[in-house]
Amino acid sequence: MNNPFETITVQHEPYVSRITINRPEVLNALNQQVIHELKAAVTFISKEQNDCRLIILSGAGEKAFVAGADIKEMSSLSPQQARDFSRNGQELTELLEQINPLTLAVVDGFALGGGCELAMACDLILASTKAKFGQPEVGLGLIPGFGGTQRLAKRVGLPIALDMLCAGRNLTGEQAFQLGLVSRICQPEEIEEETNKIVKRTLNHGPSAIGAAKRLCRASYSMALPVGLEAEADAFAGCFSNDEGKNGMSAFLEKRSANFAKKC
Ligand code: CO8
Repeated sequence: MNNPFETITVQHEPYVSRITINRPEVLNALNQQVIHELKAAVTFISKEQNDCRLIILSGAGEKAFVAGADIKEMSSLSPQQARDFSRNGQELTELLEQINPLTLAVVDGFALGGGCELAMACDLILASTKAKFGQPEVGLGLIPGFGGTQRLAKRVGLPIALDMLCAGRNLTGEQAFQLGLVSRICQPEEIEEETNKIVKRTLNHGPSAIGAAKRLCRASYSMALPVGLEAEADAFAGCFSNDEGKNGMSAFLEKRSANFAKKC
């Protein structure tokens, strides 16, 4: 697929798709077009790019992953349009959570408002020490509309979440790592190398297994334990009915690499 988008850049490599939000002049602020294009790109990858194992999401320029929703565009929305914007953004976050490929947000600058929410919808967040996370919406007389009121407390606990959501507390990359908001932390100059390590590891793992594991783990937030355990047992059984599980276990027993990456 050539890049058919205006606000994002999509590059497909074998097994990996890289999506860059490309509005550096406004610190990659999310307007309706960005959300629409992100949804289209992620849908395309999950349905058509069957070999994709990892989607890497980042922001263009030196300063920001995403500095939030586009305040200029938002300022003229009607209540109904605001609701639609919120629902569209939420659909994107749910899509990112449900698709098989692992999703990685690479945050090397501001991840504020909708940017923090978008990163939280990804399975992994790799942040540099230059990153800054926050939910500053109340300063605009707004609240998060992209899942922040629902996901943040589950990650960092109620006291820190309320501090961020209601009292404007920002977190450095290091603090975000200590508090469990992000998965990995590195120096800015190491971010490419760290990203490549995640790519390499992901390609050594069973893609269907990754998809099932991420969905079940996320579903644990909303399922009662007995229901979740039942779903886990079903999915575990499913691993024994596909080639992936057989390939992985045989490879271990035969002391060779399972080579999941070549098995598309
Ligand atoms: N929207 C629109 N434009 C922005 C945004 C934004 N969120 N953030 C930055 N910009 C623009 C600035 O206006 C500026 O443009 P110009 O050069 O034309 O003046 C340019 O980007 C560079 O920004 P600054 O000059 O302000 O850069 P600084 O380094 O001085 O400051 C900050 C960086 C601290 C990040 C600052 O730009 C800032 O505070 N930005 C706004 C952060 C914010 O409040 N974000 C939350 C927005 S609300 C939100 O996200 C709600 C989400 C819920 C709905 C989502 C549904 C999908």
